[in-house]
Amino acid sequence: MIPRLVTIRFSHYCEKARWALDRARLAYDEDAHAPILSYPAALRASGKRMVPVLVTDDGVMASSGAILDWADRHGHAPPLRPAEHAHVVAALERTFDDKLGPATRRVAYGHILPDRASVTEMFSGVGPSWERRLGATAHPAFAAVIRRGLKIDAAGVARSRRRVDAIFADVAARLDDGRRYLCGDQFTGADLTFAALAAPLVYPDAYARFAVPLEDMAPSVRELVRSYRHTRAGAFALRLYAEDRAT
Ligand SMILES: N[C@@H](CCC(=O)N[C@@H](CS)C(=O)NCC(=O)O)C(=O)O
Repeated sequence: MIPRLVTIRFSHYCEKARWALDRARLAYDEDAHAPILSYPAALRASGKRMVPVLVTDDGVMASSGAILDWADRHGHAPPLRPAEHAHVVAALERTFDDKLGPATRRVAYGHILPDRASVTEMFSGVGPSWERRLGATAHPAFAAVIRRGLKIDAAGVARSRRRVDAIFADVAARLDDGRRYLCGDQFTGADLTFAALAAPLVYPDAYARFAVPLEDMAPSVRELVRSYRHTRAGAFALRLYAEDRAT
């Protein structure tokens, strides 16, 4: 059976999983949804609401990290967690997964949710036709659920921006000695995780194809992206996308 990847199409954690599978040249079918409308498929696949979920012949991988492991075990690319860097890669991935991902998500939503046209597109542009129809009418209610659930308010967005800026500064500092990747000369899961979870703020083309096009976003979103693209870590994420995101 071809593995099935259940996603919220523009979710950066789902993009992380997709990148690992694409890089390992592993075939899969994507079962893509909008936020919240993803719950039934996620629950059926794993018993939980969270995506990404990869359903395979040898089990259900119910997090992006488990999917990276699976891609390393079954794929056809150099390992994302090479033994010689295992501890550093694991520590960096943990920081990005636990701190960067929630922060970039809150900052991005904080700028996107006030823009009705983007929200309509976000909820009605993906999934089977019944989900698109529901998304087209119920998107204000869905946006309100996201705001409440993820605490998207001015104070939360400001706090998350500080967190993103601190992690971007740490990433820039690691690159100070001229190394090519976060752990040296070799692309690892730390690089992949950083770039994917930074993607909503730097909007590389290879990520934008799964999201609302940047040119259709509100000016405040375009300005946010422009400012992060100009940081050292933002430029690094864009370079990783340009050079290492095989499709
Ligand atoms: N640690 C998880 C995080 C995944 C995650 O936060 N997924 C979000 C979408 S970005 C989700 O499915 N949220 C739905 C919910 O929690 O109800 C992973 O790495 O897979």
